[in-house]
Amino acid sequence: MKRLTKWRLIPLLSVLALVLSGCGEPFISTLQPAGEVAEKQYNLMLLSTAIMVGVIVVVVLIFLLVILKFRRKDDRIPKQVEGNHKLEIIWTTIPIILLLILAVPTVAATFNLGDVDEMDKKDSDALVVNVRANLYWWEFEYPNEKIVTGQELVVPTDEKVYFNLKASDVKHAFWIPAAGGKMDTNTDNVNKFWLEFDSKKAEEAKNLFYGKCAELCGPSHALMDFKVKTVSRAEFDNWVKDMQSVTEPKQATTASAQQGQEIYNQSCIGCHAVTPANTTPEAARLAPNLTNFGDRTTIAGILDYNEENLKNWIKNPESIKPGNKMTGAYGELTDQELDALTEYLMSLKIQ
Ligand code: HEC
Ligand SMILES: [Cu+2]
Repeated sequence: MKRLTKWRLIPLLSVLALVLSGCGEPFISTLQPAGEVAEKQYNLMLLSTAIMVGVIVVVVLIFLLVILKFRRKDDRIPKQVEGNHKLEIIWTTIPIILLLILAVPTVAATFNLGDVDEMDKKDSDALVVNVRANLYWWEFEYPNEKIVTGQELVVPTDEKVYFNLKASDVKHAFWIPAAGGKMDTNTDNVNKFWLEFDSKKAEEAKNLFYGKCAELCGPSHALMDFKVKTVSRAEFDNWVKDMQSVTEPKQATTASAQQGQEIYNQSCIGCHAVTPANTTPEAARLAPNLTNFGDRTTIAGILDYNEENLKNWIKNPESIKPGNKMTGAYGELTDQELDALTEYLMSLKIQ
């Protein structure tokens, strides 16, 4: 029976190996750092792993040496030794040295990665993004550019992007695994950090990184994903200009989309906005901003972007993200109304 229990570990380990084999994608892997922050953290991981493996190897070697060489061979009692100054000094200093090797770069990196002085300077031209986490969606506000977007963060490559992180309801955590470690978003304080996206690495990831909520927040926590679109500085400036130019809701051009817009104005406008102004108070921003919904790569952060998924989402958001805050907000819509809404929403492009 005992032997059987031992063998049971093998399928478990192979499943684990299978799961881990999914960790190698450049758009989500911590092990394929995509920028300065991730790189530094990755190097610290390598350093500490190397030290730990080194310690294990040395200890195992000494252990083997001892049990082989000093095995009891007869009944004689070996020479009794009590204390050895030299040995004691050696095994005290080595760990101290190892800890120092670990501590110096770690503390240096901690201060460097937490250095957000630049964003608080007056007249600084650093790019700042205010991230607001909500059950189960993300809002990204660019305070200096005076625009707001939802679910998809757009950032320029090869420069520091500074983040102010907070939550509107419960604790969440903001995590772009390929770009750096996670940080909590809280309701009662603002956490700050910066990330950088390397243009070459971004290209390998097809300029689309995956982001996640990394703090258990409710039944749809695992579905609280977002995407990060990386673009060059020039493209970013264009994107900002295009967003800023939408000061009035975009008018539908076809009859069907017009009907969709009317339904939108009746049933959806209470929560969703189609202009990106950050002048609306936060408390009134109850749902993802849809100004550039037509440019999204996903619907609600998790579904592939297509008409069918969009209709399914509007028809029954609860079946897709249990406990989300759109459920039950309006009555049932006919298929024809859904067609019209879908056409209207998908026409909301800025590029
Ligand atoms: C009570 C507020 C509320 C109302 C009213 C509402 N929604 Fe939503 N909507 C939300 C919230 C909250 C989310 C984010 C859900 C999530 O991802 O957890 C959302 C998400 C969405 C999304 C996905 C957005 C994205 O960026 O991927 C679409 C599309 C959408 N709603 C369309 C509609 C339409 C169409 C209507 C009107 C028929 C509507 N909503 C009415 C609150 C609302
Ligand atoms: Cu969460």
